[in-house]
This record gives sequence, C-alpha cells and structure tokens, in this order.
Amino acid sequence: MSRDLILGTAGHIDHGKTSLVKALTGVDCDRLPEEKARGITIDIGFANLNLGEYHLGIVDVPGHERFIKNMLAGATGIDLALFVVAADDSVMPQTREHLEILKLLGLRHGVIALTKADLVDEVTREVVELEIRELMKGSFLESAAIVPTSAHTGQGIEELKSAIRSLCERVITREQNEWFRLAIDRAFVVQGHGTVVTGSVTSGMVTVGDELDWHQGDGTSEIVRVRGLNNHGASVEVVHRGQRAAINLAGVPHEQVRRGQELSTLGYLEPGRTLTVRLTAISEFQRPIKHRLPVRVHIGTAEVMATVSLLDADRVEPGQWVLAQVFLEEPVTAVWGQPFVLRDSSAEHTLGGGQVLQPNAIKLRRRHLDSIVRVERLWSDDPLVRAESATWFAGFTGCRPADLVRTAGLAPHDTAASIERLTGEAKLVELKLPGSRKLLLHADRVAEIDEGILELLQTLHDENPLMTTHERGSALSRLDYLGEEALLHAVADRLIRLKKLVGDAKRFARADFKPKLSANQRKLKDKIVETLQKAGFQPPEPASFANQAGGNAGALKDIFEVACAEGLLVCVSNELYLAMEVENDMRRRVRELLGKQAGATVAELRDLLGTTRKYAIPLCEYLDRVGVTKRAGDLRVLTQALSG
Ligand SMILES: Nc1nc2c(ncn2[C@@H]2O[C@H](COP(=O)(O)OP(=O)(O)OP(=O)(O)O)[C@@H](O)[C@H]2O)c(=O)[nH]1
Ligand SMILES: [Mg+2]
Repeated sequence: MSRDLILGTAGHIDHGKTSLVKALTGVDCDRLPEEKARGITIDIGFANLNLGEYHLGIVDVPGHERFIKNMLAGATGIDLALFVVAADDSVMPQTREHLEILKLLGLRHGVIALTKADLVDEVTREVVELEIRELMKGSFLESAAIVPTSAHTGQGIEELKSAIRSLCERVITREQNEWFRLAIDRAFVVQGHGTVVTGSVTSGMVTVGDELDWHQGDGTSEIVRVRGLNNHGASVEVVHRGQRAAINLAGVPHEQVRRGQELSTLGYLEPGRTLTVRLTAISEFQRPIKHRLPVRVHIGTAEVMATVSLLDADRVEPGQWVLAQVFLEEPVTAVWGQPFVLRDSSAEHTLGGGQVLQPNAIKLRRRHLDSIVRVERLWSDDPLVRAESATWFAGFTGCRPADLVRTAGLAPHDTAASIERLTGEAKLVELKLPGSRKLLLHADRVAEIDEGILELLQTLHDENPLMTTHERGSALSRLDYLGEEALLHAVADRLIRLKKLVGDAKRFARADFKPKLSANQRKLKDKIVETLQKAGFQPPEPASFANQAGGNAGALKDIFEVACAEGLLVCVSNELYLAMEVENDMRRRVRELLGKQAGATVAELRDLLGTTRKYAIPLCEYLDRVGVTKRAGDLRVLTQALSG
C-alpha cells in the first residue's frame, strides 16, 4: 500500500538545502526571480519524491535568519526532517535555531545530510560529524543517520534516498479518519479557474465538491466549496493527510486569501484569541521568558502578536515547562495538542514554544490552584481525563460532544464511546435539547444548576405555601443564568426524571413540597370536598365559597389545587372541579353505557349523569382529554385502549 508523507528541509543558510532537493528530485525550489538573483531561498518551495511505495511531498525552507517566519510556515505539518549541515561550515546559528524549532514542533523523525562533502577531506568530515552528534544529543535526531552528500558530484544521493526510505517505514501517523485541516501557505489565481490555495494536509481528507470552513484569520469564517484538487501538478479527486494539496475554491476572491488562514471540516475549528498552553524556553535562547512578555506566536502558518501570561510561575527558565496563557491580537484556529513557537516581538530570536491545551480559553486567574490542577489534567495521556477537564472548562453553557475533538484531542470516531463512559461514571451529563441537539456539561456544573433550581423553587414555595406547582418558564427566568433557557429546561426535565422535582412540560414543584394549610384553610378544604361529594355532577364553582372562606377568599383557588394534589378533587376545567368519587362514578357510568351502545351524544351523556348542558360539555371534553372517550362526529365512543 502506498503512503504519503511530508518531508521538510532545515539548516543554516547556504548549507545546500535547495541544491540537495534538486539533486534528489530534479526540481529547483527557488522559483522567485529575487531568489535566483541573490542565490538564496526567501520563501518556501515545493518538490516531490517517489521512493517505491512512499510518496514524499517536500517543503524546502529558507535558512536565512530573517526568513525564519517562512521556515516556520513551511515546517508546520511536516512528518520528517531532512536536516542539512554543510561539511565545510559545520554547526552554525540557524543549524541550532532550526533544530530547536523542529523540537518545539514535536518532530519525531529525521535524517541528517552532511552536504558539500566534496569540499572537505576525511578528517574535517569526521570532526564535523562529531560536532553534529554533540548538537543532536537528547533530540529526536540523536541517533539519526548522517549521510555525506554532494549536490555537485552526486555522492551520497542514493544512500540518502535509502536512508529516507527506511525512515518512512518508522513514521507512525495518526489515523486516517480524522477531520480535515490545511493551513494555507500560498494563494494565487490560475487563469480560468480562480483562486487556488496550497498547504500541507495535516489531518483528514477532502474530496472535490466538499464544503469546508474557510477561517479568514480575523475571527470570521465562511463555507466554501472545493471546485478542484491538485497534488504536485496532477489533478486528483481526493487529497489526504501527508500530502501537499492545491485547492481550487469556488467563489473566493483571491485578494482575501492569505497565508495563516485555514481550511477545515465544517464545524471543527473555532477561532479564538486566548490560548492556554504548556510552554518552555529553549536553551539556545539564554534568557528566561517573563510574565507579560510581548511575543510573536507562530501556529499553523499564522504569525500573530501576543502577550504571554504565566499561570504558575514568574519566568520560564530554559528547559523548564510551565503553564501559561497567550493573549493574541488576532484570533487563530488551534486544536488541543497543537504545537506553536514563540519568537520575540522584533522577530530576531526564537524564545520557546509548546503545545496548546485550550484552543478557546477564557482568561484564568494566575496562581489559582483549582484552575491550574484542571489545566494540568488537559495534558493527561488519558483522553477521558482530558475530556472531563475540557467539559468542566466549558462551564454552565456546556459544549457540543464534537467540540471534544478540538478541545481534548479525542478522535472523532471515539467521541461517542468516550462520552458514554464518562456519563456512565456520572462525571459528565449529556442533556438533550430541542432540535435533537445535545449538550455536554460537567456533573459539577449540573449539580450547581440543580441546586439553583431547587433553591429557587424553595423560595417560590415559601412565598406561596399553598401553590402546588409553578409555571416553569417564568420561574426559570428568575435564575441568574446567562445561557440559553432551553438548557435550564433540560436540567429541570432531568430533575423530574430523577424525582427531585415533580411536574410536566409547563409546571413544576419540588418533590418534597407539601402545601401548608392553616387550621382554618384545612377546615375550609374539608368543607369544599364534602360539598362537592354531595353536589355530584352539578358542583358549585370555586368562587361560590367566597362567603364561607372569609379571609381566605383570595386563597380559594390554591386550596382547590391542594385538594387536587391530595387526590381529593379533580380539575375538569378552570371553574369546574369534581370530587374524586364523583369522577370515578362518571367514568364507570360512561363506560357502562358505551359498552351497551356504540356511541352517545352530549345530550345522552347529560341525561346519563343527570346534569345540565352547561356541565355536560366540559365533562365530555374532560373525558376525551383523559382518554376515556373520543369524538366520532356528533357522538362520543370509547377509546380503543379501554374498550377491549
Ligand atoms: N561544492 C558544493 N557546493 C554546493 C553543494 N550544495 C550546494 N552548494 C552550493 O552552495 C550554495 C548554496 O546552496 P543552496 O542549495 O542554495 O543552499 P540553501 O541551503 O538552499 O540556502 P538557503 O535556502 O538560502 O538557506 C550554492 O552556490 C550551491 O551551488 C555541494 O554539495 N557541493
Ligand atoms: Mg535554499
């Protein structure tokens, strides 16, 4: 099976990176007139190399210290490094700086080319090899092959190819079925086709005709359609991780497209201005990184000015790791675990870098132990621990299950199973909202909202000791909650399922609430129930008890409701209550009659119950509502369920 990987060059200026790529592939990556004139690489160039089953996209980067930002744009998303040191010049400043950058970018594999071998004798070559070995100690290139090469004589080119090939065999890449991401490193117009962007595909795949989010680097995103795809000059239907891609976008004005923007699967990325990160300073840069230092952040192909805030330290000494937040002047699209590099504000030195822990963070208080502990958990090897912590940070408004791919590094196809585990362990709660939306909240957050609702209802019950239930909408709107009300309703529904509340879609009450009647109110209630038991199917309306109620006249309606809640009365309509026995008697009589004849008119039922039309109509409607009867033209018939 063939495999695609991206290889990037690295090394000091003039050490022969571009010449080596040409010797390997025949392609001259220096395509700009200025590059040709000056004999140096200014911006990244591209070539490709087929080594048996391995297809390598090559990104050739400049070595000049002034073009480190271009080197960074090229190095993002590479799988392996072709690290170049000239035999006649040995280790130089950008040899070190590029090595540090590749380490910060989390590179794991590389091969070292000792270029210009034709210019030195055996002894010099051996000395330079020793210097290289010394430099690489403790890095991913510690035991990398060192292959002496010459772009002029062709020496070592075949050996280098086989070293790259055996390196490819060792590269383990993430799984294929991740979401698509491409950081744009170039944009141009092709006559007759329109805007084309290029980049290294760092995850997932995309097919012609697909829609993608185009993140424009200013916080706005637009949905764009892939009109055509190209991989190293060949038109293709699909591009995937490990390939260089040129994407022809439909209806996108090329002036608006630039390096630093990103294309991704719909809904995957979310631009953010605050990142929480783990951060280290490189030993090459002798000074520590201090709290509130202004920096340039390089992430993906973007470069953005920012300020560093150290959460658990005042300075980062070289080699030490701390937790920090990065406040960016322009939003970036990042995901959990994504590497970044920090350079000083005047773009002269690489200072350090690290990995993103929160791509869309809120400002955290420094030295705040609880947040720091939870941020630390975001660096756990266990994706479940990360998912729990990321959901906690999503706060009272929660997050979508799919957000955990971006915020906790879950694989898209593992998300559902991970959430099931965490909800099973009662660490997270999944709430179902209208429109089959799902929101995830940390169990601690739900517990706080639960408490808010229960306390609120306690207050309402205390204020209205006779009111058996409260209207949900108006009650919940009194809660001090800034998110969407649908979430509160979902939490309330859950409390009803958990039997901490009683109620339905409209009204609710605490399950432990018992209306508190005074002695007089209790007497009045007994009197009402007794009266209604005797009144049969022509009961007096609640207002008719006003005289007897005296000072309790205002509470009459509530007293009726209490009697209903206690199962003594049944509410037929606003003004019409029946004693429970009377209601049962009605059901019995109606079933008996309709057992004998197929249907009955309102008038027949009126006569059956010995009442008047005024009562008969609401009583019939009530019987329909509770499912005893249903209408069939002018007649009432028994419902199917009960007729059998
Ligand atoms: N003798 C000799 N000269 C070489 C070799 N490789 C490159 N050169 C020369 O070294 C100079 C720089 O080579 P490039 O390939 O442009 O170096 P580079 O590393 O790409 O330089 P930047 O991209 O600007 O950092 C050119 O004049 C090359 O002809 C080699 O193997 N032997
Ligand atoms: Mg070059």
